[in-house]
Amino acid sequence: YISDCTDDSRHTEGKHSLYGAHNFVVISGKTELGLFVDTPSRATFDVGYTEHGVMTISVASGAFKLYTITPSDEEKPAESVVKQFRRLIGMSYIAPKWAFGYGQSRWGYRDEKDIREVARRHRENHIPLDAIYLDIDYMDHYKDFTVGGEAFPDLKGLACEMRGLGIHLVPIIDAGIKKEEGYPVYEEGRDKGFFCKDEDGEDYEFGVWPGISCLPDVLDEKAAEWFGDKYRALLDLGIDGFWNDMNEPAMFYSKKNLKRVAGELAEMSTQELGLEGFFKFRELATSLSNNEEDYKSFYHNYRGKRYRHDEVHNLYGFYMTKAAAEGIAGYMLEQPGGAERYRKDPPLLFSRASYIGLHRYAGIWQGDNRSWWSQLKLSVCMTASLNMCGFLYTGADIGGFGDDTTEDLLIRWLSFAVFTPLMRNHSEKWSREQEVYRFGSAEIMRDLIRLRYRLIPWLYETYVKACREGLMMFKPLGFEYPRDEVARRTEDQLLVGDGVMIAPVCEQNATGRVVYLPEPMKMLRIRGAEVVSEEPADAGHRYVEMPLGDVCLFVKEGSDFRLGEVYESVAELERAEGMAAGTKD
Ligand code: MIG
Repeated sequence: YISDCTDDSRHTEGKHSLYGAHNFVVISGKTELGLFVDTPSRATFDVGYTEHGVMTISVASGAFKLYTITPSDEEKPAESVVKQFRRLIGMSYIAPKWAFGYGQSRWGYRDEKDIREVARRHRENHIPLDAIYLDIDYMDHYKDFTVGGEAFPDLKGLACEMRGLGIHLVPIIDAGIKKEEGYPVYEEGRDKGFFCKDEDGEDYEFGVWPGISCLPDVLDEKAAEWFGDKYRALLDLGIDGFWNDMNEPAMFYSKKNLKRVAGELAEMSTQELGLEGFFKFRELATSLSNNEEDYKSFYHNYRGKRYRHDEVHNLYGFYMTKAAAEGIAGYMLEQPGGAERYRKDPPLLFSRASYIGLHRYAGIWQGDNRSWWSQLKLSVCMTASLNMCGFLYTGADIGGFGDDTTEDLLIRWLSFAVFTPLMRNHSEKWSREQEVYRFGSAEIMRDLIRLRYRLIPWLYETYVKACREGLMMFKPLGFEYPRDEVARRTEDQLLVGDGVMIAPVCEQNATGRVVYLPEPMKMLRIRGAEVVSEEPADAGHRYVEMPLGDVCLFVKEGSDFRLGEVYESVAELERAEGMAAGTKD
């Protein structure tokens, strides 16, 4: 595993790096130990790859701190290591309750009309919905903190109209700032010297969505404050949620490399290409993006000292999101109700790239995945491992971001995602549209989303408790039953909070699955958002039928698990809770 924040949407098994850099491992076996390698650039974890049974960690920059954590509780060593680590890295950001509602997103909603249609079709079909995400098309030519002219003539009005329907709009913010005369964000950044610099101290320019762009140097305190304050423009329009993208940082190309590669390709095009030549030709074009040499060509200013980007690469997303969180907090504290309102109803913020510690400021989503069954399974495992690092507000793009989803995959994905804090259906432009109302089995999907709303009171309570007390909301079985060899090896079942076990189906055409129970539990079968059966289940393996749409839950004795009512938005749920509290008084 190479810890190196990377924008790569094909997470095949052969890949070594993903969007986040979380250098924390728990070793459990003959010895029980936690290791945290705090280093700002690349770290490589060779886990029995070169030599079976030997783990080697190497860091690229040479600058690192190694923390070793030994368990303080022999009963649950892994969990105790995680608890200590979490104490070390600080408390997790707490997302607002509405962010536990269902979210619909797609890279491809072009204008206000598209957004209104998404809202209307959910409400008409009584599919609960709390958020619609705005992808880059809401901006004017992909320029951060602008709103696109004709397509989005009145974002403030739209946000207000949506709020009337109980729906929050959540716009995306990208790392790169378009280089364009007359675009105030660019001009300010340039004039104040807030962009990353090249070797000669000139603003470093690279290509990304908006064309040639500059990178805000968020490692620099003043630049970070400036960038964070820019979120005000959208907060002023009634926006209360953001997702930070492309902050690995992702770069399509550098000017220098583009020229060189274009030249080489042109030259090769006149030659007869053999095997090597052809592969080189193909490789050249893809080598333009997120290129290692480019990452060595620009500089940051951190506390008055110059750092070459590759030396601090893994910190970029962290500092961008910290800047955003602090800018947003500053804004909120100035509003009527100030600190109290901010604590009660903080804006939603999550990022793509991350480093240990980002969890104090925001959540993360699991990046560009694909409509593959293996990626559903991956998300199950990843959700637990992210919890080890304090990333409690997380979730994957439901249905898969890239490639065409299938109805059964979407149903199974929703069946798992009813439990993840971020429950967002998101897909890319070129893929099949995957809003649930487009499918023949929309009703099954709607009922899963309804189930989600019935789960929210318990889920949110479990989540907030885990944030405050530094617990894992999702735990691998081995953390709870460390002496049970089968439990230790079970990766596709998770414990949620205190005393609930889930066992998602992650395989196409399966009509059920084998579930392992480390101890006797009560099995609840939920269908159509209702509990249809409840029966005691013994410890050990059993095959459980799970037709599409059925969610089976395993509840331990004494668990605080409960189901609430169905609502179509969290605002509705909170009104009902408020009324219930009022009656009690
Ligand atoms: O290069 O904004 O991960 O969620 O839809 C792609 C367009 C840029 C990557 C994000 C994805 C988003 C997409 N973005």
